Amino acid sequence: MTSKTPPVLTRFLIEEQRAGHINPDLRLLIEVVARACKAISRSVNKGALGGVLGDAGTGNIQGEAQKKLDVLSNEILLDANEWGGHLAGCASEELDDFSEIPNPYPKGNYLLLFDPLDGSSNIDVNISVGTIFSVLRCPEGVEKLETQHFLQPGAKQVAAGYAVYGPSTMLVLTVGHGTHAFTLDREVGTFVLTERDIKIPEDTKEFAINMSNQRHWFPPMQKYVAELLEGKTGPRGKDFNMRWVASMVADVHRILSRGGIFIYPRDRREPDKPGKLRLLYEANPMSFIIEQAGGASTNGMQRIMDVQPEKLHERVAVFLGSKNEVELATRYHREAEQQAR
Ligand code: AHM
Ligand code: MG
Repeated sequence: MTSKTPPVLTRFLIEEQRAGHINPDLRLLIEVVARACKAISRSVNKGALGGVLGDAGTGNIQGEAQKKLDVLSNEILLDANEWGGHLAGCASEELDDFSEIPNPYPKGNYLLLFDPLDGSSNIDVNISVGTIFSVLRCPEGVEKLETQHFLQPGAKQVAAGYAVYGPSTMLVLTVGHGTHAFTLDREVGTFVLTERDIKIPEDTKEFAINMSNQRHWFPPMQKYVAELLEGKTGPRGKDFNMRWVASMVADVHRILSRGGIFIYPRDRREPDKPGKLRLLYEANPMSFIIEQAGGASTNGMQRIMDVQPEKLHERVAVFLGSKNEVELATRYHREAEQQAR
């Protein structure tokens, strides 16, 4: 007898394990992260009633003011993951340094990296926010965990996902065999598979960028967006629409659902800082999810998942989404670089 009801996350993961795509430790890790996301979802949903809105009165290592929910979400993820025996350590956008699994808990073979609550500017205004996570294997034979063990290119990820806390809470996941979406059934408390093997359209008429930074952009960025804005009568021969939620999870989720390009470029303000978004907590996991859905993701010059990280909190420019659009924007940047040589 085969069940006709859509699988819940637990069953989906057991089937992935039977198919040889994940092992029991990785299955446990993903289940634990999903459970933590449910707890975060509950706090986000309570909003003012839960006393969780507003500033925490602290800042993170990147000089950004932390919201109470940033701190709470970080604690929920750390607490949930320390005792299971599946992790060697965690790194978070909200922690100065990586966190080792404390004694007396057993240590496992995986590293978990996360942005506990992405979309900080939307936390207090009831707009979608989310959690982004990435899983790496801890290199073999490591006795003492060090920062360098986390500095692996995105291509080495064994799983990545995000939870988006929107009108419904959804979990989007890849273990390297397609990108799949689950919706939280709040009454039952389970994530139910609602879309298997998502595919992003290769072409699009929608772009997402913070246009208020336009004056700071470099020439290839100016050229690319100017052509989009020219619409039907311009070189692209079609009208484009613009959307910018200012929560990467929400913008990426829209792109997974109906296509589009998301861009956070580097700009002239701080030329040494390559963009705003973080390579290890945001760009790498989102790139894995997007590529597994048939999309593309670059830093304007090369595939993001091929970038060798040099720092835990490293930033990177991000161009991701519908394949043909990302390739065009990347081509403009490469051509500009070649001409400048
Ligand atoms: P955060 O992790 O501190 O929330 O910052 C990342 C967010 C992304 O979710 C979003 O795409 C971007 O920052 C929005 O930036 P801006 O405020 O420039 O619109
Ligand atoms: Mg973020």
